[in-house]
Amino acid sequence: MKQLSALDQQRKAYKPKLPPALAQGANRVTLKTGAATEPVKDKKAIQAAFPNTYGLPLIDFAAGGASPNPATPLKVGVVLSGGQAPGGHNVIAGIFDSIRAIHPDSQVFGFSGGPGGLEAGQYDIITPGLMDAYRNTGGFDIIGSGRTKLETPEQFDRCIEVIRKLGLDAVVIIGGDDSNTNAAVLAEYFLAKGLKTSVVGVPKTIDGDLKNAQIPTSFGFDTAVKTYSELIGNIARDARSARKYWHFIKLMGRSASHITLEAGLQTHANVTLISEEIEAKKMTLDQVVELVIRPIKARAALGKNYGVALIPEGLVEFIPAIKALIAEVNHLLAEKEAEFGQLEATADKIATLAGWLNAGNAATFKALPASIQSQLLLDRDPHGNVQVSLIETEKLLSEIVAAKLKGDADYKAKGGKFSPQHHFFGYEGRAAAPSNFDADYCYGLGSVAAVLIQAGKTGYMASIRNLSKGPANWLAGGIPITMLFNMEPRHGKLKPVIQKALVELDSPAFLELVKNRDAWEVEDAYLFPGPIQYFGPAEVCDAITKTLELEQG
Ligand code: FBP
Repeated sequence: MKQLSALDQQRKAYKPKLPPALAQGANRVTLKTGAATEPVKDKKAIQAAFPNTYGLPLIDFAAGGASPNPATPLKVGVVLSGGQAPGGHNVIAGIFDSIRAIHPDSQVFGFSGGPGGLEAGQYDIITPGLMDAYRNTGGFDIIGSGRTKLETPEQFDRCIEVIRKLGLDAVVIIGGDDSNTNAAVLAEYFLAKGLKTSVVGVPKTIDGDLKNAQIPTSFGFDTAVKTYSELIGNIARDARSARKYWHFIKLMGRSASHITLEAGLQTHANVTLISEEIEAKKMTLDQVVELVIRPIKARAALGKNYGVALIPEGLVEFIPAIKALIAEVNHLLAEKEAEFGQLEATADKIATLAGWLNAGNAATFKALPASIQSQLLLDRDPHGNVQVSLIETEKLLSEIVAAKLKGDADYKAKGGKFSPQHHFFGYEGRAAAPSNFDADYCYGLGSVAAVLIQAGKTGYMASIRNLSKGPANWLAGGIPITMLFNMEPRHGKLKPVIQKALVELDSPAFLELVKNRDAWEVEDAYLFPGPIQYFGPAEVCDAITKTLELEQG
């Protein structure tokens, strides 16, 4: 028999808390329909693209009501899409338990390896035993995840074939902004083709950039950032003990800096760079380096040749000159794919690309260290984005810092010594065992999705609000996905997509960082959050993120 760790054994027994609207069971919920909705921008273009699902109303749930159990069992397909986020298994558990409460013979079909599994008709039927083995665990390994983008009518038609064959009442897409964009497109396509199968989305991503008034946070952010903050706290303690290293820590978050901001607030690191601020201030790479050198010198003057700097993964794409360079590189690599593909040696690729770039971008490219030049050439993801997790921004910054400090007589005279260590925290947190918050939130989101399915709703995303007030006060419902849309360029064309929620520079969380960062730069004001606790006092085990606390009060 498969062995379980002591924690996994205890967590199997954890019963996630549900929002009050769902407490009487998924078949005892009343749906209250609110006002019609509008997208965030570009109303006309989005209405034209979504004639069947544009403007759907908000839905709020209330406890009670006697929805009759359906005569036939429900059949629901689930897809885990994109990067892992703690709590995904509990979303499936919420769907599983709720549809079986609605009809005991209902079934969940777990499509393997992400959206590609739906297209290829590869699935596992989730049995009670399989489900129990994964309750309250991290990762997406129950069925696996993937990043295949469903975007062509041919792909949609293959999905329809699979859905018809299995007789699915609904497909739940558990994913980030791109995957939920796809969910809305699928919902619209199905309606246009006369298919009754619902498509419901669930907001997932550790990056925290799928949020709005109705979605206070995406699931997984809480656990991932608590995991990174534990490690950062440990490193700060080590730095303060050894007194000889500056730690450059890159943190995941493909575009938005929510993770870095939250980790900065949880640990009071000496430097917390926020990409959105750097872009808004149109900073050059040299100016960004200055943000790190200033505290290094100030601390050296106090005899502290150590510290911790947090760097968001997406930083390079927010430095305007590098952003322009990446955009041209993306374009050139797509346009001259065949020609470029024939080059073998990295040095040839770098030289050839430098020759193709316009003068401004060529100058930026040539000023970068060779290691970063070659990382900019690595394969793009399926959405055509540069894979920022592969770019060693932490090393780029520390190399430039070291070069500048080498010639700084004043720094040396004050006893300055610079010895960097580099870290990248990303995968360490994406599959961590979900915190109580994520375990509850995800189970609740799965249950909400099941209620929306039973009510025949399509093109909706499951939503739980009022998250800072504890599960006993959580509010549940559904939000039309088109309400999150705007038009953005994709592969040279304007497309309707969910607007990414970046860090806002007037947000309470960012302002809290600004209020404190001068002090945190020079003082050793470190906090040591320690590991996520699952058992014990509520103020430790059920703590929410600082971002949520500051945003929601
Ligand atoms: P999602 O947007 O799919 O949730 O994934 C986010 C993320 O974890 C980013 O933080 C990171 O840049 C990226 O995935 C890494 O992708 P991969 O798993 O393909 O290496």
